[in-house]
Amino acid sequence: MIHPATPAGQPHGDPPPQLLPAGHPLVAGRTTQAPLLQAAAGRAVPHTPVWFMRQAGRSLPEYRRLREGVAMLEACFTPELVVEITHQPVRRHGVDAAIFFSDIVVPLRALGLDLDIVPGVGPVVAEPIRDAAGVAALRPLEADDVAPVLEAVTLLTAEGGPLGATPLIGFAGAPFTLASYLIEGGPSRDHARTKALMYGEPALWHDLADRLARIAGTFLRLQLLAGASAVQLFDSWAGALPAADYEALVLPHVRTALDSVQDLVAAHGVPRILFGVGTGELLATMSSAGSEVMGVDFRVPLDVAAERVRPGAALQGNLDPAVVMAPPAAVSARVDAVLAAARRAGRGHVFNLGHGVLPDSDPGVLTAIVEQVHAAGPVPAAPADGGEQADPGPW
Ligand code: 1CP
Repeated sequence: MIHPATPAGQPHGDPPPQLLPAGHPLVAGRTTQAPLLQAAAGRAVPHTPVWFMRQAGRSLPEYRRLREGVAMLEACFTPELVVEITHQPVRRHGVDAAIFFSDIVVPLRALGLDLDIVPGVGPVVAEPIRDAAGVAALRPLEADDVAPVLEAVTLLTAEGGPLGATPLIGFAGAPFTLASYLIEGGPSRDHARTKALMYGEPALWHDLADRLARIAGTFLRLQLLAGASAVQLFDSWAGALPAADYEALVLPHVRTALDSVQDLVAAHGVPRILFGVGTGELLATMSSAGSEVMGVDFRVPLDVAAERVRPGAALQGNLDPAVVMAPPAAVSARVDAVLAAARRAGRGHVFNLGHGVLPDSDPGVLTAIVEQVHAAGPVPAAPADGGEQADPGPW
């Protein structure tokens, strides 16, 4: 594991009190009081923080204009575009967090893999990884590999930068989800080849998943060091697995990825969010990986999710993205229902959709959702049994 922030000569096992660099938003204090970070820790907030997965993207006309004639991966490695696209939804909607504009396959592309993001399809890998030689060729990620990406993080989050007091969420793809793209060669409905490798060649699977976990962990760490205040690990396709298989074959690697930034969590209160789709049956297992926040998809009400996730974990979610297409009164009622379920859950709550914004969503509806969530007002600290770090706070 690479620890780029560890000063030369720092004795091993003796962590410095400050791991993030001077000027980082969490060191300078720009984002420490942000509702996202407070809610993630189960503390009282003046309003429920809200952001949307895929808030930067095709639902925004200003995004579509900027992307004209620019391929997705080209955009991801062009710092000026990344800065502007990441900032667009913050400017427009007034959301409580920015999600870094990138893709889960960006670190793999940075490692030299021949892959592309094909419009209307998603990530496509020219030479899928299916044998020991393919796995052995997957080397660790280093800061230099993703220099333009980190430059964008720095530009966004620097003192006087566009994000100001709004925290930036860095992210990475979790090992199973990344492995699925690499093994299948592209998006897959049933993940059949991935499962065949997991079940048929467990040693090779663990080798691949461990390498991907370290790549993901390093990428999360690098984004934090460059200026992100929180991270999300996207295990989007984890819901394809039974809980026992997730626990035996995936969970250890999710832990590896999350553990890569454990010291930053302890020293600076960085929240780690773990998210997957269709994970109702997996919430307890996934939550045992130790993330501060558990992402919940739209199929499980938040108060039901609270009975499954580990004590002290906050919840993120979970309006069905399809609801955004419904008439305003229906949207508003469903937003209220999510907020009510969160109150019953008694956990810290970060409002989000249960999965990404659908491309045809009306951005005006998203702005209205932000306004409604904010207008719902203060939220007290999570009760002690639901929020181990809860304190009464000023509200
Ligand atoms: O606001 C944001 O969230 C934008 C940043 C972002 C993120 C967090 C993008 C931009 N991609 C992602 C993560 C990502 N990419 C995930 C995890 C989130 C999720 O579950 O949706 C996954 C699974 C991918 C893979 C991917 N990339 C897909 C899905 C394909 C499949 O298997 O069904 C697709 C369509 C992409 C392309 C992509 N990524 C992002 C954008 C804006 C786009 C569309 C690019 C284009 O239209 O040119």
